[in-house]
Amino acid sequence: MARQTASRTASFPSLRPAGENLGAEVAGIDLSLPPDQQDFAFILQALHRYGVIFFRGQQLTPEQLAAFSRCFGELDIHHMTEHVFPHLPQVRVLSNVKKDGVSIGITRGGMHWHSDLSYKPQPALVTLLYGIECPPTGADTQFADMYAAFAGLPEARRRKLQALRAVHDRNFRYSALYPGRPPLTAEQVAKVPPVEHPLVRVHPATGRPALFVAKDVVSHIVGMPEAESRALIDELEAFATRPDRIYSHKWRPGDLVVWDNRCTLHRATPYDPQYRRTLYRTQVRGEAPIAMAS
Ligand SMILES: O=C(O)CCC(=O)C(=O)O
Ligand SMILES: [Fe+2]
Repeated sequence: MARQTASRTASFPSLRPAGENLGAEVAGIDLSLPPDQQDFAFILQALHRYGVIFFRGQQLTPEQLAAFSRCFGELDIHHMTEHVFPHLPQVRVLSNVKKDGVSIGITRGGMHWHSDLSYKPQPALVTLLYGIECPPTGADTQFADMYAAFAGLPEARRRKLQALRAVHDRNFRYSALYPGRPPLTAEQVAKVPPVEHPLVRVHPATGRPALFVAKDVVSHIVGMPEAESRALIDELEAFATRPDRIYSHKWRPGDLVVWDNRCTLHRATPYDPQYRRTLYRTQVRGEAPIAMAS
């Protein structure tokens, strides 16, 4: 407790936006102890305002990462159960590092634009990623602002889109996205059957509508002819991920990035495999996406 008081009085949290609307650094908070109510309110407000927030220079054990993550809600245990800490399966390792020829973590995941677990009935709410080893160049995690994407469309278009529903399917392009991995087993596929979500979802905390689409995960728009559906999905993702709507996080060890899957897409980017990259990851259980009132 003494330490908490000391670190809390030493500095007040502050915000350094990375751009106008997407991405902001929260400075002045040591996350090794769960934040007090006031600091957490500041953090949550920043997340709701900027969609992606990050903290630099943190020193967290997997337990401390899990403890902070729990402030946002109940933690998920990922349905792919490899590469978790055996005593703490809520924390997963992403890494290209091999020990005795075996990867210590998930390698090269998420290189397509996506919202975590969008292919589940209750997709992930918030994801936390904590950098342990980071290449000096490359390997950014990129984020797209899905509020801005929706708001950027003409009014008549928005009205049409908000009535549509999209099918998210984990298995849709799995083998194309992960050529190095064996195809999902029948059992794995059965765990994640295709699911229908509104194409435009309302964020319950901000009340703002966001596009909810990703071309490699959404197989089709319900009730729309195949070619038209594919063209629409591809067009919307391209529109949403235009460079001016992207925040690219350049990792340093000790960075903790928190993103809100309800209003952003993200993807991992390539890097030179001579560099080591290791991150710890947690995921907060979400809610069923909410459609706009028609
Ligand atoms: O490795 C990254 O930069 C991001 C990976 C990803 O998509 C995730 O952790 O959800
Ligand atoms: Fe992801």
